[in-house]
Amino acid sequence: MTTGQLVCGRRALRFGERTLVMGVLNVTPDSFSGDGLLTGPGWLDRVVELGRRMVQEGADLLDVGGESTRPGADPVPLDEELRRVVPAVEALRAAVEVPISVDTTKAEVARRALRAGADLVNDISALRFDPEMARVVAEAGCGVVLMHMKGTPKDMQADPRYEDVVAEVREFLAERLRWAEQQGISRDRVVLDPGFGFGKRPEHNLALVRNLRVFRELGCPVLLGPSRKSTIGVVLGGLPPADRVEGTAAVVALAVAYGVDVVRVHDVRVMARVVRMADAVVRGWKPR
Ligand code: HH2
Repeated sequence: MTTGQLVCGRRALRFGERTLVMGVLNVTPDSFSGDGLLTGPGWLDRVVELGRRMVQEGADLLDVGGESTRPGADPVPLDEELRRVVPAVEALRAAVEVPISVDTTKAEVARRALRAGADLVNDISALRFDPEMARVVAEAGCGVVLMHMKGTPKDMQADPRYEDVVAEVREFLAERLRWAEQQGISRDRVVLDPGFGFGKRPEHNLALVRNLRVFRELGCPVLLGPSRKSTIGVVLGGLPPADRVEGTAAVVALAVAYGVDVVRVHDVRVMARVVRMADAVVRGWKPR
């Protein structure tokens, strides 16, 4: 893929001209990064305020999630996830123009979020956890992110092993893409994600970043979500999530060099600058 458009409902995202920034809005009380917004009265106002700020700071799309997927996390019941996600999407839709994605593995959450104004479904299970999900995505005409994960968030970090992590993740994504097409989801609606931090050791995650071009060969835009993740803490000698901004910036800049199309980040102001600078080096730059 060189340049092209991702079709997502009534909106479209242009790929291949520059790297896009996806801002993370976690409507949760327990996200690993400490950015969860569900922390008491006024949470909806905080979601909207942060979403607006992210767009001003350079977010090209926003990702709204109501269930933490940190290693060992328990699933959130459907009613609770709906209570978090649907009002957040509705309020953001009224506040910003950029595409909104909903980070969920539940078809009912996706369906209601799409009705409330979301444009993409970001499914970390790549349409595997809920048998209804593919139909919801196919019928809505929305965009979809298909991500690689070994196991489930509950058990994914229990001794993950690969013979060849890059080849295995590529094969998984190729199979999910074929399957999605068979379900009526055209490939111009699909984004692929090797799943940084999902059932992988640090050396696996680093190899995936180094080999992002392999995933681009599948013909869809590629997304990477390294933001504040534990691999960065481990490499830098045990830093907590709040101190992983520079490490995230390094991974983001290199992901741009290795051909990523979208980076999913918490620190939009900083990472949008990193992306713009890295894009200028990699893709070229002209004075205005
Ligand atoms: N990472 C997280 C959640 N969703 N989706 C995609 N496509 N790719 C990712 O790498 C990814 C994702 C985990 O990060 P975060 O949302 O900040 O944490 P938590 O799940 O604890 O809320």
